Amino acid sequence: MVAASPRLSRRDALVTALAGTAAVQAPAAVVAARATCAAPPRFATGVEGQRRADLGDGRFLNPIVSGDRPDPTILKDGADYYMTFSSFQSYPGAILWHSRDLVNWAPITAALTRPIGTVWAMDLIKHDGRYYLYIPVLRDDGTTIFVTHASDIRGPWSDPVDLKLPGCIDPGHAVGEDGKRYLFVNGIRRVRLADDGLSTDGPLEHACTPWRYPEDWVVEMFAPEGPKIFRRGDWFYLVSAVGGTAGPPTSHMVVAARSRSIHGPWEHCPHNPIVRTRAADEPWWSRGHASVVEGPAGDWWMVYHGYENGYRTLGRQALLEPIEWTADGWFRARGGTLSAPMRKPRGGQAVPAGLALSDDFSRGALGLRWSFFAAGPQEADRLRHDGRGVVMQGRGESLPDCSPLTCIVGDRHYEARVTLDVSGDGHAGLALFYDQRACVGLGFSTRESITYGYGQEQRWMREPFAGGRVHLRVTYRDHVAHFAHSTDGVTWKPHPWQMEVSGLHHNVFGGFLSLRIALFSAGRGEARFQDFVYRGLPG
Ligand code: 6LW
Repeated sequence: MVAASPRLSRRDALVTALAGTAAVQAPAAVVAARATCAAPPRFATGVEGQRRADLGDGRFLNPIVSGDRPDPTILKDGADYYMTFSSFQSYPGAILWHSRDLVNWAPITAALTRPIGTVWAMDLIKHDGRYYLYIPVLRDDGTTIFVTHASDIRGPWSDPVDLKLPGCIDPGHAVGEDGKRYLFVNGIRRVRLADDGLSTDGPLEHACTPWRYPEDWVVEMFAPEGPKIFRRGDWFYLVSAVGGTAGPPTSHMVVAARSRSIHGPWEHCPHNPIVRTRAADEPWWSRGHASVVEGPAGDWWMVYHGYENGYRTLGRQALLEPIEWTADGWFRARGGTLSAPMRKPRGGQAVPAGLALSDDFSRGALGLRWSFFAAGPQEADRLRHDGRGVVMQGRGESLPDCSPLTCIVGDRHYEARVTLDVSGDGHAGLALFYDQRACVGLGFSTRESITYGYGQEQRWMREPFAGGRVHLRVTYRDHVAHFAHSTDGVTWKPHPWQMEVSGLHHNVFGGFLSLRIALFSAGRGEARFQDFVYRGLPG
């Protein structure tokens, strides 16, 4: 029996044990782990104690971008790489990230500021010197796909245009050998685009019959989606996802097909799935939805997403895995279960990575770190900056219906605090927010404290409050939210209810979201927030 070490799954441990005898080179992850005597790898920390992928010794440990970063779409633009992720009901959305080594990433701008619906898996491309973002959205009347474009990746981005593709999600742009532009979508289907890429130029048609896994595999559902096309040599490669993006840990998969023509016929890779979580003891669950990209030195990599074992509340995080081309023109994943550090891509240079979440709100709130949940068209008008923090007008009646300002967190354990002044006939505070049904928090009106649990106010927990400035703190450790408040920022009064919130995730509530930190202002008043301070906690 081959025992798994704390961070190496049984599968990797078995590969290690066999690697001594087998001709096949063990996956890069296993080689790296063996080189470090399989010591359980520790995350490196960067800004504010946030975990960081770059270990500083030529290796990296996934995730490359921690927190809710699903459905990564990546663009190689010379020596630069750009990537964005599904942003759902959060606006500003479609945050664009930049790297020059595939490991160190920093956010640079938001491509979407005006709500157009719930944003799902996008495709970021460059064609004839112009950048395009194809954006599937879910609306009350179904799905369609928008397109926005820019001459500079940092913007301004054009007003999104509806391509009027009902029932389509997960666009993947491709240019055929005929020079014509196509958009592949879930199914796997495709539609030809006009030469400017801003409208369709033909019918939606069948493109590729997806690869089927054995009927007895434990997955979420078939759901063929996420088609991404790239060319290498004489081949078009079509990478897509099957198995469903959540549900059981063994659901999602990365599968590949290839053709000598954009028009097919497509042949499936003989060793599909390229990537699949095979056991619940692996560190990353439901791995899938890949984009393949050439590294700075010409080697090849995949970016895709996965849920961290035991931390579904963080959402689907961005993962990087090396691939290796085989003599027969296919490719294999070389990262094992991603349980161990791997050598960074050769070449490239590290840009300052990450994003400090602490905010004195002096440079405006909305944008790279804060976004409104379920934002209305004029949501940004609720905020004003008066040089002493940010003032947020109340909305709705309570935490669930007030479109809170949220920020994505990527640490397993963290602490956040903020200073609050409430005025008028409303209440405001600090919360952990998945969606309207799944949120917890602590708020204050000018007269009393207000507690949210199980997605609603727990009225029986109201406590009198003398009014005035109040400091709020939430410490998140082992999925328990410890709230506290202080009137002087020195002496803290712990909230009597320590809330266990590990269940606030997609498998319970749907929506594909994550548990975020939220600042909220509800009712007919306003709240000034100052000095938001975040730090990741070890463990
Ligand atoms: C994404 C699609 C999916 O567009 O979820 O479950 C959507 N599959 O690939 C949102 O992440």
